[in-house]
Amino acid sequence: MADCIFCGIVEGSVPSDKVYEDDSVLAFRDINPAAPVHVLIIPKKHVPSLLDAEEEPELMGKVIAAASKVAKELGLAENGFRLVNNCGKHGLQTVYHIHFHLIGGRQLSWPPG
Ligand code: D5M
Repeated sequence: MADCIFCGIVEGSVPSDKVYEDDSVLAFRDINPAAPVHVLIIPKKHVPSLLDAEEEPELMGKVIAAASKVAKELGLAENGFRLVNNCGKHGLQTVYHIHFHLIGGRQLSWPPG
């Protein structure tokens, strides 16, 4: 099994509730949902955090494009949603395989804590 839990999901050794997949990107439901829709969108390639995204502009474009597609497919286009990346200690990143939280299906508040 991979050291990285999200690499394990990509490989299939860790179960997940997938909502979207293509050659480069995977999206699956967060195990601890913060809203009626809470999906994590990741590149299949192990990129640790947003600090490493500068090296992967094409791949990151595919991740954001997938987020747009999944948001529409899951019915979030009409009322809106949030796409969040937590980076590093102050950002409360817990899994060091870059991921974007697609959160919606209820009224969200701002600012975050
Ligand atoms: O958020 C990491 C997120 O990853 C957090 O919301 C829980 C989620 N998570 C962790 N393990 C799993 C599995 N196995 N399936 C689905 N979701 C998972 P962060 O932005 O790093 O704080």
